[in-house]
Amino acid sequence: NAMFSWQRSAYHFQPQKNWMNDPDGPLYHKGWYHLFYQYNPDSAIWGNITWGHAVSRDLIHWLYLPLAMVPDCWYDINGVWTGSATLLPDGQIVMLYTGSTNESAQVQNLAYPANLSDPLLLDWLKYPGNPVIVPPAGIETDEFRDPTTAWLGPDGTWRITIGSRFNETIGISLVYQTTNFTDYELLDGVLHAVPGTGMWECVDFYPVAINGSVGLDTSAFGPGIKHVLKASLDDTKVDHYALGTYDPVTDKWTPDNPEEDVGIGLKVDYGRYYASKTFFDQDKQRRILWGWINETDTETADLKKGWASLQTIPRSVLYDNKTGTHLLQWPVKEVESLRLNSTVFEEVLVEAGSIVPLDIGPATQLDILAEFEIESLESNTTDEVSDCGDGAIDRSTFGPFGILVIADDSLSELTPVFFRPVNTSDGSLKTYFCADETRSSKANDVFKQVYGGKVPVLDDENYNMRVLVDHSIVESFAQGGRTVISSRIYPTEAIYGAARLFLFNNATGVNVKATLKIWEMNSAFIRPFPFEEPL
Ligand code: DQQ
Repeated sequence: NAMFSWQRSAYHFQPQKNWMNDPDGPLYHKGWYHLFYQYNPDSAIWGNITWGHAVSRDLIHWLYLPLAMVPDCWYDINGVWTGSATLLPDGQIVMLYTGSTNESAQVQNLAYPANLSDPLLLDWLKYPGNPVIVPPAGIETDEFRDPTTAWLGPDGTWRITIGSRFNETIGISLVYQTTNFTDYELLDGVLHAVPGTGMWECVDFYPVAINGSVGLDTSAFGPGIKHVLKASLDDTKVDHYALGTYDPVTDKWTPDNPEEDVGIGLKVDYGRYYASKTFFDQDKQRRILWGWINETDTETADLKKGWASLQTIPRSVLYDNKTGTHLLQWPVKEVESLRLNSTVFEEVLVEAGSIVPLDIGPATQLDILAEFEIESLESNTTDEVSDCGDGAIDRSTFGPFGILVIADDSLSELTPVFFRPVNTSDGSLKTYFCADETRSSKANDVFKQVYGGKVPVLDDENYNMRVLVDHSIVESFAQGGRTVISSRIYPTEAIYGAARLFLFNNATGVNVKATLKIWEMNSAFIRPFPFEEPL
């Protein structure tokens, strides 16, 4: 559909056509990364949910495979919903997923590959004894879904956790114990509960090393480890996480900071992002995070263009031991294989209230590293704009400053990605990292918002950002990935050769100096697997 072709991305995973939502059961097997995803094979809007399937050698170039699972049993006839993979020590692969039954109850089902020696894992068998878990007493039958990857407890039995809600508004995650993945016992109490957060979808639960640069297997525990608990809040469609401590004997998790608990504190991504899921890449010893970028145009527009949604570039996840309060998310290093020619700009002066074009030619596919230095931060005034405000036009003493991506020459369309350091009344400085979509498109039937959140900037650090630009997707990482924003934008003018890149500084009180390295990015191939014979 040429009419909307500029809205497709060049190196983000998206289906060839039709609707996609959550990433499901990511895993690495015999040289291939597998991504499954919620997929409607018939339409560009949600419904008739199956598991789409794609494989990659490097998490960047993808080959579409035939559907892995379709709704063909009473226990998943209303949808093969979200689930997770567990790799067992003997090489078996266990897939647990939610089925929406013929009565629209949510039950948990078991599936496994028909042939483990097939690197493509083309055929999936549903366990004949499904469902393996039905909603327990006291839980609404349609608020019980998305089983996690299992972890092995010190007692030698496996556990999984499943999100739900209690008394309408308390978000919870239940824990089940199993030895064989066919029989499960619900453990007393819950892994964790947070009042007021509503239904927890797509719970993710995993260990991170306090000191170390590698990811951990989901079953890792012991000293030097914290556990991340993530929930996707159905009420607000936001992915929230918190760092805390897991007690494998009582199966309870406690947040480090109750004021930043799951659902009321940190967001995985402050932009258009949902239903994320991690997996441990046993080949490269890293934990990789996937997330779904939803559309913000209308369903009518999606039907017209014939497809909807993308996945983020997979990100590696580590604990940030410099702050002790955040995770660090960073695009997997394989994305750097798409880097083509680069341009460096050193200490470009951007005066208060000015815009500086960066002469790099077409700017639709970029990987940008930018560092900003502020001239002086002394001021005894308290800033009136104390967060992302009304976006890049909202001026304050020290910000906003940053870059304008997917902008045309006349700046009729632009998406500012920026920092806003603010003086607070207690005399401390806080920094917000923001992406402003309000002028990203001349189209008026798309949802445009100012996104962002706080980002810790330590005393010995400059302000730094990495921004991946891909036509209609902008993924922005501040301070090494402490705060991340995914933007879904619909430019109409700033497309193909007309897209430009600028620096801007809309602070009233400071000049900034910017140093950048910018790569043009190649396209990735994302296409059907070249089977020799028709399947
Ligand atoms: N999407 C799936 C559910 C999950 C929701 C259905 C989250 O399993 O809770 O497509 O986006």
